[in-house]
Amino acid sequence: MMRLISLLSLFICQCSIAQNPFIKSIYTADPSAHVWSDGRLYVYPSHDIDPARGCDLMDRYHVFSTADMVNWRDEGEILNASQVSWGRKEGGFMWAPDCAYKNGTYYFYFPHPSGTEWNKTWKIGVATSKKPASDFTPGGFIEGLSGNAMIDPSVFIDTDGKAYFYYGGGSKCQGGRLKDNMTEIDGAMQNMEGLVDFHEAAWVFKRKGVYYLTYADNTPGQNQLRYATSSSPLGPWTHHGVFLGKTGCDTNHGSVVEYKGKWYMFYHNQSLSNTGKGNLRSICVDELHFDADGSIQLVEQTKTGVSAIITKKAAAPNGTKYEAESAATGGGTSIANGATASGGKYISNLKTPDAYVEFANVNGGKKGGRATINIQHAGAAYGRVKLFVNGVDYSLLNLLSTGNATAFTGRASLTVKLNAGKSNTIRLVGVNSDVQVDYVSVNLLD
Ligand code: FUB
Repeated sequence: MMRLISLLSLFICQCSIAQNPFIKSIYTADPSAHVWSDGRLYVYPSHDIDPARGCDLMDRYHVFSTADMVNWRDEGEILNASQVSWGRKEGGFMWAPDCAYKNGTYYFYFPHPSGTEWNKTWKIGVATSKKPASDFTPGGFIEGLSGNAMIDPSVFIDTDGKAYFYYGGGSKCQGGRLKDNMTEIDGAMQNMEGLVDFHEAAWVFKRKGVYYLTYADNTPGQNQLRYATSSSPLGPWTHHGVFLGKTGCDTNHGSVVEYKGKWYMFYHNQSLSNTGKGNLRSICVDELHFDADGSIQLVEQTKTGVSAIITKKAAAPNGTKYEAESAATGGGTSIANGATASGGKYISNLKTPDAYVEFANVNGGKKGGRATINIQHAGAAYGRVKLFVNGVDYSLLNLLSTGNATAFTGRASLTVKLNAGKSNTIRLVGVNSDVQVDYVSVNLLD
């Protein structure tokens, strides 16, 4: 009996750890985490576009959510630079965002330049939706803010319902009250006094009546996160020092949130891409602990991530499977036999940029809408594929090594839009890496 219990707990343990980074299929950074009234935790990050080119290719946002801190759902793309009418014509530069909820509406705040001279023309745009992670409509920007290097909006709603807006860059951090419409500043923005070595990434939360402001500093090469506290949401602030050290990445950006009785630290590092410069970052989460006097302990950055919160909800269904044998191939790609593949067949040689596999007649359901595409794959090394759905380029997906060319334990996922009915096509194109695909499955979200 004891042996059975310990085997069972080992099994639960192995299946209930998130692993950092917790989003692996695409590169993400600057995670802003919130818990909304549906009981899920949502992360609004920015999206580093592969191949790396500094931070200027970042042209869209995806949202991710979880109910247990381990199983994450890609909610899909919620905004693209091409939708921002006042944005710079060259696009890109969709940097660290945040989201807030008030009176039935979700407000998504994003920094984006309005001109070619990007660092002098920053605006803080606002998009709105009745849902937390879809159907956002871009509107205008918050009037009266400085365009010069002022980025990284964040919004804190106090326990009395009053909303506060923060942003900053270079060495300046400012905060102010938001009007009830959540899109205008009430009065003047003011400098956040008392911060030491402020660089960017302001984030405010409240615990036991104390306001905390966290931010990235200017530590050369690898910024660190510091924090300060106050008895008021607009300061003045008392600086306490570093609570998240170097992450191996030149930028640092994080958010702190309480969920189901634990405090969590969301941040990014570069451990997945392993690139020095160039910004292919990935979001991570670890537990955050406080001392009895309210001080934040130095966050332990782990590879194992956080444990699952046990929920009663059933696991997400596996979705509709589209097997290798039903696909069309070209450019040297072929259907091979393999005992480890589902149905005994898999797609091999998806290597070069002219190699492809296409799944036709993919069912988008009666209404169409958001659908998660899962690619079940194998590869001895870290590979990538380009995903096209109905001809739309959804960019590169990371197919992590499974340790062996025919160990089909890998799964890369991305949420895309499908049309109603069975007229959809999913096409995977090679990216100079050796990946094998067992099958593709589709989960309809809407
Ligand atoms: O991701 C683009 C920029 O890098 C963010 O706005 C900054 O906070 C830094 O993480």
